[in-house]
Amino acid sequence: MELPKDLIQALDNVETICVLTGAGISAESGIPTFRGPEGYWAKYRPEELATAEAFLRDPVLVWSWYQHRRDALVTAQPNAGHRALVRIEGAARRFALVTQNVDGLHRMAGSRNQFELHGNIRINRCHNCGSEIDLGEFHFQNEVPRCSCGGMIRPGVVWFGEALPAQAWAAAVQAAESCDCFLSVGTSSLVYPAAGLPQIAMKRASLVVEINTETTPLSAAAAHHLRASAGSALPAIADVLEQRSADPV
Ligand code: BV8
Ligand code: ZN
Repeated sequence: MELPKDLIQALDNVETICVLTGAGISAESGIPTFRGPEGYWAKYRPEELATAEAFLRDPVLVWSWYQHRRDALVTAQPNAGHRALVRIEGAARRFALVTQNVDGLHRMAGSRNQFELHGNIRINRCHNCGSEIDLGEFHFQNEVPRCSCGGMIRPGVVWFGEALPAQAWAAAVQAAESCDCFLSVGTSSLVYPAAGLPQIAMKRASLVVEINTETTPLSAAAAHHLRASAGSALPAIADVLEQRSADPV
């Protein structure tokens, strides 16, 4: 993909990069997004499934949904967008990847400095005492697994109304407020507090670039809105940054 000339120019001076990703970057790995026409939420509303209330009301329904999503992950592989972010990490002086995704594909692609704001779907946690529980090759049938404390075990993700992991959130804010380039990739920019990170970056007049196949509430405020897929725009940005370090001025 051809990047706009003024963006190529602006990338020339970029040293520190913070990237926020959402479900859109995993769409090209065959994982449905949340709010697209075929998205997860199309069949349910978030409140029906991704909340502690929903889990306490109907733990079997919520577990069945997460098991269905885990099954979809078995064959999922990182795509060109994930791999380009690893190249961008190598070409930046300082880099932080903040993801809302729970699929673990960034780690699988080789991203190093990354923070999972909404947890990880492969982790199991006790809803009562909070401890992480290794369930081995657990596959949910209809029996809600129990912790030794008696509490119900749930997927280790952050539900609506739950606080984000403090350390990951603090690292995300620190990266957003200290970067000179913020890339928002494949997110509808609707879920907070993650959706507030670009605004934090803008306070420092950093270059905010949005990569999304649609427009979002961020599009008008971003310095550049690349209406493109993550799999085509991110390799183009990686090429520019690697070219730059290949022939430094
Ligand atoms: C909290 C669970 C407080 C895991 C998820 C203001 C401040 C703070 C909170 C709030 C606030 N206003 C409202 C709230 C409450 C709420 C919220 O934001 N509600 C929204 C709906 C208004 N926030 C919370 O509850 C958060 N908690 O703030 O707690 C607190 C503090 C202290 C103590 C106690 C409590 C928790 C938020 C996390 C919720 N959990 N998921 C799971 O099941 O996965 S959120 C869910 O949405 C997913 O995690 C997902 O990551 C996230 C965001 O969705 P996206 O990733 O953006 O995906 P989406 O489908 O929406 O968009 C995809 C985009 O990609 C689209 O734009 C599409 O065009 C684009 N695309 C598609 N294909 C491609 C592409 N782009 C590029 N290339 C492609 N190929
Ligand atoms: Zn417990």
